[in-house]
Amino acid sequence: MIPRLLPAIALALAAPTAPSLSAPVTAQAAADLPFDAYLELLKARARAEGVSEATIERMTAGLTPNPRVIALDQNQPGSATTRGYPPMADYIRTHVDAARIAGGRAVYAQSQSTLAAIEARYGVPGSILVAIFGHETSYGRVKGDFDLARSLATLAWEGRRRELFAGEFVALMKVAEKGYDRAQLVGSYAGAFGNPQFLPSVYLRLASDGDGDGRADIFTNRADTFASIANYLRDAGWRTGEPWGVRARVPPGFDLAGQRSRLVAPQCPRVHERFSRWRTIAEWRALGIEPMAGIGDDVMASLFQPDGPGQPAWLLTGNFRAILEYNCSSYYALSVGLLADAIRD
Ligand SMILES: [Ca+2]
Repeated sequence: MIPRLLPAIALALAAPTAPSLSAPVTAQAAADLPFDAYLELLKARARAEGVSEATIERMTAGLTPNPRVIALDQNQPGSATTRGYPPMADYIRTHVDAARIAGGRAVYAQSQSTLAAIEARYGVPGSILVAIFGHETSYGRVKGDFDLARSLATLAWEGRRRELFAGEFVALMKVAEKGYDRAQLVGSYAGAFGNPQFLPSVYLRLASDGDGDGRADIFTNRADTFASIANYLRDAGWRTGEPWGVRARVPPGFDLAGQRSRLVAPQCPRVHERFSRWRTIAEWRALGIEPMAGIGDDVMASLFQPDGPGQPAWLLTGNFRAILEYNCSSYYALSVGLLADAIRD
């Protein structure tokens, strides 16, 4: 997988899951069960939510816990206790490099008509879709080969985030019910799969058919991949015609700390606390902040100067927040935006 600062779990946290029809597998009840016994609880829950016995059997035959998945899960950075942030410039240099830009331009050129049709339907620029495709899986080259049923059952059984992964396990059974083989249902150790690295619940909610054959094949089909990413971003509130953000000139001595937001974000607050309060572009101009590309005066934006005074700054719109819903990391979202600009220009 592509190294990232935050786990793909942000997706699941952003996506409400359907309420369970069966009695919830509580942490207490499942805490000390052997894997096989716990798996029976998961299977019962899938059954209660309407998954067929045939699907449950073919997806769980011979299933054992995966120690590598547990090791990877326990190595997640989690919530850091330090207040420091790694430099943005280093991240941009390694994630928006010449090879990734060239790869993105090639995909963009190959898929021009498909991307234009999807942009017309969903209102999200093709360059943004290609940039996310590039960040998630290096344009489809690195999708992960963990057996998803094994990974999700292991993570639910391990219990650190039991309810999340038990729900994703049942969602995976529902994806399989649509006719996907277990051998095809492989992905990251944490359960994300396909070109856009969707979790099963996200697939069920937002995967889209881009080429009109009736299936949302995010494994190999590019039109379906782009339509699914576009649908995700539209659902996250993408506004057609607005940029994700623009570079901004900040006058020397500007009191950025004085523009701090007093709101605490309900999700990933440590990411959001780095952005200023919202103002219109006209208000920012009045404070001496100069956008370095075209953007409407009435667009709302927050100011972000990740590496401090004298370093690059950006005015970020609500569309940047939509990218953050895909993966709540300012490093990820900024490099997606910059890669999209480099692909398009
Ligand atoms: Ca399709």
